[in-house]
Amino acid sequence: MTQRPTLTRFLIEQQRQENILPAELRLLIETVARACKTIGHAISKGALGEVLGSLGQENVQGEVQKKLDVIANELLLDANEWGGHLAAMASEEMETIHLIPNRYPKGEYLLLFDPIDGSSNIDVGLSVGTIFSVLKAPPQAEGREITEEDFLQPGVTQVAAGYAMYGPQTLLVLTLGTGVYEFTLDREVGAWRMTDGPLQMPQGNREFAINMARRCQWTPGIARYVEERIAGSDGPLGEDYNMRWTGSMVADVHRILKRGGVFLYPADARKAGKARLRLMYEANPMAMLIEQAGGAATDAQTRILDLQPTSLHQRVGLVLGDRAEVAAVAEVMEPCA
Ligand code: P6P
Repeated sequence: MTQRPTLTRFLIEQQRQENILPAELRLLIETVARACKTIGHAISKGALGEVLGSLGQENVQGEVQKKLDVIANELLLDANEWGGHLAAMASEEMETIHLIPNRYPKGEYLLLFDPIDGSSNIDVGLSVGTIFSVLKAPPQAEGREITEEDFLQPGVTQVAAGYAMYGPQTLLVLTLGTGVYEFTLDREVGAWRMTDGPLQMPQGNREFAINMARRCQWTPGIARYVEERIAGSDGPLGEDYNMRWTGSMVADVHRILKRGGVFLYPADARKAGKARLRLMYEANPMAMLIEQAGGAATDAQTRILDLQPTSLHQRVGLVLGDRAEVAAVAEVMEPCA
């Protein structure tokens, strides 16, 4: 039986066939994938590995830091610092960007990541993930130190995006701009083996994901969108819907990539600029993956990948998945004529 291709073989063939994959970018993806294996191993130990629980301190987001948030962040920094493929890194867990130490060569890529997304689920044994986004350092950065402004590029400029999901299987889902591919960690040999792809997310699945406890934050339009779906076949849509909410965007997005549906985390309508999810290392990479798989991603009205970032940790509303459902949200957001 022919072996499923490994991540390394896939990347080498992408480099050869698509000529889209410079050696440095291939090295970057393989380095991140290797770090995710180590993160997944730490998570799988759970209480046995003394890695659960909180550190009794908050991160730059004002969220309580879990031990694994810091462990995963350090693993990604240590794995990527010395390879010579990066100009700098940025993380949900670090207030400022992380420059490559002068003792190491520098490359042309910028790596952004949320080391553990959904970390509130870690201590209760639910799926969590690592989300990453790759940009190129802008030409004007040549010969000078990278600044935060160099990271503030619209999501459409990403050269790669992906996530690892630490759940029943350890998965890596990746796009280089030529389709979405899923790899499953073969623990017997420690290799990432391709298990799906190029992925096209099913359209028309009537399943929505939203945190209903945030009802007070919704615009009347969003409230109507959700209520029409809860009304089901007796309501104006005449169709029954299902609902899922995992509290871990990686798990929700993976379900949507595999079986369709829509995910909503709208901005808080009560206060301009107040939202839950981060643009640079959550919404942008997930939007690239979803669009590459045939879906859509907006802030409820505007395409996520077209948004011009204004700060590294800025937050944004997010609606992604089924094209018709994302369009329906944009319609209810239209100001009343
Ligand atoms: P809530 C996890 O903290 C996260 O950033 C996403 O992974 C997830 O979709 C969302 O927040 C959950 O937010 O308000 O439901 O806890």
